[in-house]
Amino acid sequence: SGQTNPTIFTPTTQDYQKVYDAIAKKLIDEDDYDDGSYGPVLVRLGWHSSGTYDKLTNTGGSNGATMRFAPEGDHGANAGLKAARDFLEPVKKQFPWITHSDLWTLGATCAIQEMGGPDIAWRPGRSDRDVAYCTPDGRLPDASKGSDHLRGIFYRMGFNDQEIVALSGAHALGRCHTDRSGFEGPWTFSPITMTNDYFKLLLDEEWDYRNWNGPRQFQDNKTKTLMMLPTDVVLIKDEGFRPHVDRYANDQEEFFKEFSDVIMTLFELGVPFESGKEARNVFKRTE
Ligand code: DDH
Repeated sequence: SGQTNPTIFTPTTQDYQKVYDAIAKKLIDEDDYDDGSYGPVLVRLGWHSSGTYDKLTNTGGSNGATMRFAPEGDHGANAGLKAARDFLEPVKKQFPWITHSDLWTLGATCAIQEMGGPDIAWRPGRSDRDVAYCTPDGRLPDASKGSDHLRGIFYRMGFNDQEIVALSGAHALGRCHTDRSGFEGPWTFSPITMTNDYFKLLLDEEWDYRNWNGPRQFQDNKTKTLMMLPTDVVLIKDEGFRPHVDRYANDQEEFFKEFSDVIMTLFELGVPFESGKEARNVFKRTE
């Protein structure tokens, strides 16, 4: 319909919805992974492909999908993300017209919605780039550091304190793996459902250093099954971050609204869209 040149296929919103549906179906079918879903690791892939953005040089960001190449794929921060890239590869084969860089952010968007998170507006327009566009190591946050480091990393992307806290709420999802980051365990009791529990637990539990041979991390005093990274605990200690933790712990709707806005922005950093904001679309979720 409306195609004048048979060799050029211009995908519509309906075509991207088909990609969304294929990812959602795979998430349901392939539940034999980690806590029962590839969802969290897909979110992490979308984040790590976008979080390399540097506003001063306008380099990095989700445009390019340069994590496909060894220098960037091998960065310590990206350990384990091959699982997410491999999960999406059959979807790329099924819809060869989509770029890897659009697919990775669409995959994260789909995972958040399918795990009960807020609607996230998304638009296409990313193109894949070659190995020369790989970003230098060290652009993603180091979990062992403090608030100066957190601000340095996220201000470089153009975010403020409120946005840092909202984005960190993604740790409601998933877990740490000793063979990936060296840290171990989940942040919440429901790691494949998006909630504001990360903030509630940060405030309500007592967090002690875990006594173990691994890197310095916190564990909850009550069940000793949950974890927090040093960078997570910074959010309740720092007076610029703390008010937002309080707000999000008290009101899941407020958290969802602000998380939705900021993750949409994250996934669009550095992308030279030809379309305007009206091209943003919210995908229909699986019932
Ligand atoms: Fe994270 N994250 N993240 N994170 N992250 C890890 C896992 C997951 C930091 C460190 C780690 C964000 C911010 C930060 C997710 C989403 C997001 C792990 C464990 C470490 C370490 C990896 C492993 O061992 O498998 C640090 C530090 C920060 C920070 O300083 C703010 C943000 C902004 C997001 C986001 O999505 C917006 C998700 C999801 C996971 C779980 C992955 C999984 O496989 O499960």
